[in-house]
Amino acid sequence: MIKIALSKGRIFKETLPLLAAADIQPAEDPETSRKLILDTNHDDVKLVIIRATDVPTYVQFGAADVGVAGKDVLMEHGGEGIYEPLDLGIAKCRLMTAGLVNAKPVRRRKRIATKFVNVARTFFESRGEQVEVIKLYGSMELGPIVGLSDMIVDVVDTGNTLRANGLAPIDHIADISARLIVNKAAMKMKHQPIQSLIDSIGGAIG
Ligand code: PRT
Ligand code: MG
Repeated sequence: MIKIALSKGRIFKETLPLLAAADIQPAEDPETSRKLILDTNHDDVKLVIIRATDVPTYVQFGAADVGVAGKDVLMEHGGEGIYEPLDLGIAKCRLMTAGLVNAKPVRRRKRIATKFVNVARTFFESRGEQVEVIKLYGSMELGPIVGLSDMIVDVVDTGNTLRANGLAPIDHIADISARLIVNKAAMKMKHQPIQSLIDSIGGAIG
């Protein structure tokens, strides 16, 4: 049995053609089904549908053998117990810091609101800057507007969301794309089916 962890939305949509190249077709559409485990056209392949941020955790602990996760989510997780054999080149964006367009300089320690607390700490530490990191679970853009934080760390694609909220990108932290990830023990124990999945998907990457 091979369990593949995927999140709904853009990751699922963009992974479907890659799975099809490995002759894997889900039996149901996760956007309409309430099932958390989807059957496929193979009895021994199941799709586990979870939140994007939970994908590395499921794969780390072997609750899923394989998964697809954004590099942003992997950087924040740390990658323990996980191999990252393929850059899928999908769900591309950038991890950025951002702040109000006309922000006044602050004389105290800067406050950074983000769901990427580890990434934010590492980034500002690498610049020798002491900051206070505030964990949020969404709508980071609000932070600077309501005075919760001076800056945010978030993923940016077109930049429209930042602009619509009077924010502008400041520092580029990393280019992001989704990666195929594999549980380290499963890579040994289920080597043949997992390697052939990696080969088929690898051959289909644009
Ligand atoms: O939505 P949910 O809270 O369930 O989880 P999630 O946001 O972690 O998942 P999802 O499906 O939204 O994103 C999954 C992965 O897609 C992320 O981990 C990224 O690797 C990648 N990705 C690519 C993005 C974007 N592009 C993106 N634009 N993830 C989020 N966004 C957000 C962005 O932060 C902004 O709020 O989409 C909004 C629109 O972006 P702009 O810049 O085009 O306005
Ligand atoms: Mg989202």
